[in-house]
Amino acid sequence: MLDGCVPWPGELAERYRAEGYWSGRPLDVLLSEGARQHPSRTALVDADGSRWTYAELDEWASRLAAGLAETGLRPGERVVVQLPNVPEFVALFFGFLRAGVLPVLALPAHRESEIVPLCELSEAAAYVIADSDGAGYDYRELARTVGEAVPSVRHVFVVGEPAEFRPLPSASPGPPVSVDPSDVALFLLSGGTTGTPKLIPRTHQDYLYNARASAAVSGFSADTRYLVALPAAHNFALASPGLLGAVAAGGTVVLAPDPSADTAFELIERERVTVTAVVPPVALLWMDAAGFMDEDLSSLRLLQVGGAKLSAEPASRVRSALGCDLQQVFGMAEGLLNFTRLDDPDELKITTQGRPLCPADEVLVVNPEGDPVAPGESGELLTRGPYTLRGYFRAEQHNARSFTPDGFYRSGDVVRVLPSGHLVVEGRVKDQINRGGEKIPAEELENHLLAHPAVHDAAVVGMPDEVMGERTCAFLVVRGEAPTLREVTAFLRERGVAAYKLPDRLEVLDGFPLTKVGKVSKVALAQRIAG
Ligand code: OOB
Repeated sequence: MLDGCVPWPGELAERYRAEGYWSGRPLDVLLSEGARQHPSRTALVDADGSRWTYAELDEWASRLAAGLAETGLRPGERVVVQLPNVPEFVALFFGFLRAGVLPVLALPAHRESEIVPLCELSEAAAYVIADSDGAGYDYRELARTVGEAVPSVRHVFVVGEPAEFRPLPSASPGPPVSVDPSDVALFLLSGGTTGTPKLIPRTHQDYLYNARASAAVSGFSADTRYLVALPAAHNFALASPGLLGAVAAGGTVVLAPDPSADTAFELIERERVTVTAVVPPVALLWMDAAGFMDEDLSSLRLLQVGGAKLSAEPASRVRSALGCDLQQVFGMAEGLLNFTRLDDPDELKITTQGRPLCPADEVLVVNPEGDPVAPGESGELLTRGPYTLRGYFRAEQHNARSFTPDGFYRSGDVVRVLPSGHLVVEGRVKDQINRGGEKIPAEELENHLLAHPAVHDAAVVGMPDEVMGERTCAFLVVRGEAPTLREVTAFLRERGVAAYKLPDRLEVLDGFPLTKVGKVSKVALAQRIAG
């Protein structure tokens, strides 16, 4: 296994193979088998209506793989990929798998302060961007910074106008590179709780299981037309079941450039979309918009909602507002996925966040001392299983804290388990803000704030919000004159912090409330701002 990754212990690996969760196949079989079995079916449709059959997508991926190899990228090398929902993302994803090159999937919203450390940590050999995000942001500017800051980055590939960089490489397909299915296929980003980014290695066979089993539990079939409304690089839209699940089922992937009701509804009508996945704030917007927009949404059968908690009230309105079924998905890039089942009673679909995908998923709910709570009580969710990581990439110290000695991942989520096995998410113990599904590691933002000359101390907490679930409040203790929110956000932008991580509110205090042991009491701060 790739250096810096933690393998599953032999005994468990044996079990996952014996029970059939690990098939010993590379992830790329999703496309190569589809192309063999139904070459002329439509695999991919972009926002402009361009279409690719399975055979065409397969051919495109092979040419990209050959191009990557010709450029000198070797199996096992890492490439940071930061693309919006364009067809190149899909072709390139499979191209990487075929070349044995490991994509590190960054989000389009990331900026210098995320991308540079990511390229450093992964020792990226290349960086893939689009020329712009369609809203005026030029990623080539970012690529120039990365090029200067990270010597390992040998190439920048651009979808669109390359300027001084390279277009995506393409060459005649050669013999396929053989990959070990138990080795890493790609890296996902963790939502994070610390000051530095964390990379999640996902192996071929664990991610293949992830995509196939998710597709099965979501009823995906050849008739599935899946709208990628969230960023394709996010685990939910990528493989839970997401676009890989749609490909696994022989269905069609439809790409939306953004999740607005305007864009999504038009595509749902035009492509007769059957299923899509969104975060709760988007679900709320769509339910409102459906009342006054007149696109035909009758093709939509299933709305998957996850990334943050969907409250029972809006959950109960999905069917009447959008005319489709609701599936709650409580997942994490680290692995474990929970789904409400399509044949669950409405009560469970509305009030729970689902139950584990796999019979081999192990779920423990523990108290702060680490002891299991009584059945039905709430506590922190610990988990291990055939598609849950055993360690972050090159993060030994952090791994010692994030995993129990017997390999359970400490999710930081507070849940309660019902007799049916369904989980109800009740909160979290991790130092992270979940702003409508977008994760903000408090410590990371605090570090940026502390770099401001007028900031003596900083503490970042979530404040409850009707639409976003939470927004971000930065508490500051200042020296001299207090900066305004506008000044602080300008300062953070200047440092290359992604827009979604910027604080929504600033509160200046003379000093922070402390806990009994003298730490800053975030509980007290959160209570204060909630009040
Ligand atoms: C998904 O993945 P990440 O890695 O962006 O975030 C994971 C965290 C979870 O630990 C939990 O704190 C929160 O997001 N979360 C939810 C939730 N789904 C995720 N909290 C409450 N209710 C839910 N339904 O967010 C993700 C990955 C795959 C599928 C779906 C979501």
